[in-house]
Amino acid sequence: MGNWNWDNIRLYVITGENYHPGRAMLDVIEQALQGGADIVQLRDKTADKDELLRKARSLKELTRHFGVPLIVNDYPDIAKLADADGVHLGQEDGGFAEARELLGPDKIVGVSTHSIGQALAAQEAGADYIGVGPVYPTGTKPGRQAVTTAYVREAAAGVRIPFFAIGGITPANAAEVLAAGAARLCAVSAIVGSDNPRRVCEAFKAQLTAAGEHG
Ligand code: TZP
Ligand code: MG
Repeated sequence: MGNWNWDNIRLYVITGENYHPGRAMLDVIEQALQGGADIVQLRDKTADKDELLRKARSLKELTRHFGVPLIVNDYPDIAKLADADGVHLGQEDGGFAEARELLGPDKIVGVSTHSIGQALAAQEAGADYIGVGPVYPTGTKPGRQAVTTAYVREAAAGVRIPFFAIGGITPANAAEVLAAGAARLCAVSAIVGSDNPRRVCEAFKAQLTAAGEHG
């Protein structure tokens, strides 16, 4: 878990290289951080492990500068080698106990969930946060059935650890997700696929702040 204050971690940006051809991933993420992204995940399904480690190390330098955590998707070993702040595991990845063992109690372990049963199991296992989604259909995870805001409502009512709504979330539909009880949002394409990641993050943060004040 470490010394992170989850109250201040509300906007989660995930890398997605195919959304910004020709633009350097580090530049895109730096703009997202300038716009207020509070946590970053390196998610790259095509890079080999050497390349992933290089990317993780350079992202770690950037996120350290901004004082936000860096999470590596899928690979606890890369997270450890890069001195990242944690790892994110999907349901199909398994290996939660091994990841916790390798990284220790001070690192963040996050888990994707698609149902309240999976959420409660991840919470019980000691996850630091969970993803709740995909709320809407998304080309970033094609073929995965959307869980709709119904699952966001269930998570808001039943989950104690921080959860991030994810999947097809944009500044245009964020209000609906926040109204369903989410206090945290996560996006790939809406942020890194934008011409102006900074402005999109600012728009998300304004909505998160407004929801926090009225919620
Ligand atoms: N897990 C559930 S939905 C999703 C992941 C990684 C993709 C979210 O991407 P986008 O582009 O924000 O819909
Ligand atoms: Mg995975």
